[in-house]
Amino acid sequence: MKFAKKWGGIHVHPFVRGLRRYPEILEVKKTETDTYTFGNRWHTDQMFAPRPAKATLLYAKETPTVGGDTLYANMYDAYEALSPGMKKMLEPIRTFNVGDGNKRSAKYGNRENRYKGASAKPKVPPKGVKTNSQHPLVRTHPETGRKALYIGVHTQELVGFSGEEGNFLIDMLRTHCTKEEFIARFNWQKDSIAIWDNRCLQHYAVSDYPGQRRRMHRITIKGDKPR
Ligand SMILES: O=C(O)CCC(=O)C(=O)O
Ligand SMILES: [Fe+2]
Repeated sequence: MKFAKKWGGIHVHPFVRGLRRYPEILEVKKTETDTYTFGNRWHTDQMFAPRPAKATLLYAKETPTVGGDTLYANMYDAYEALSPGMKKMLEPIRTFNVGDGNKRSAKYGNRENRYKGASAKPKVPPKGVKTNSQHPLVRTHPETGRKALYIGVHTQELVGFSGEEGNFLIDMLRTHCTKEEFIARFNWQKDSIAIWDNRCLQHYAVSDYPGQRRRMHRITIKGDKPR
């Protein structure tokens, strides 16, 4: 927690419960019998929030003997690889992004199922916590000034486009963003720490260690409104 605070204020997840003694720390745990893998979709953390976490810090407490890597896709590279025509078209677009208990529940199963087997237990979002937000599809990183594609599993619609058009573009961009060329793979050892920048990456927890345990401690750092 001391190390995490060097990067900014700690962002507490609006509806995933943290550890009893340290509510700022969320435990991402998969046991030998669990089948659900937390984070097993390309996403950027808490994109449904008006001010999504800028960074996520993960600390490996228990790792499987093989597997359980995390993949990272570079959204600067994904943006820069687009043609000038596509960049121009995407530039003004805004996305509509939703958290749990919204549309995704219909598509991906209900909340209880989604968190089953993870010690990351859902809690009801406190009153006044917004769980859907519009963001720019192309965002400018506030520190580097570079442009990055900003899209993830939370992205449901493109504002001002029909569902059909939005789905077409979202699917195209999802495929584009996760090309091998943009991906790095982190192989965890016990006591590894990774910290990543949610403003220019998507990440994906690989679910390839059935019957084994994996347990991580996670802290997220407060971020700004994407621009
Ligand atoms: O467990 C992992 O490798 C990553 C899970 C995840 O998406 C997260 O902690 O934000
Ligand atoms: Fe994540």
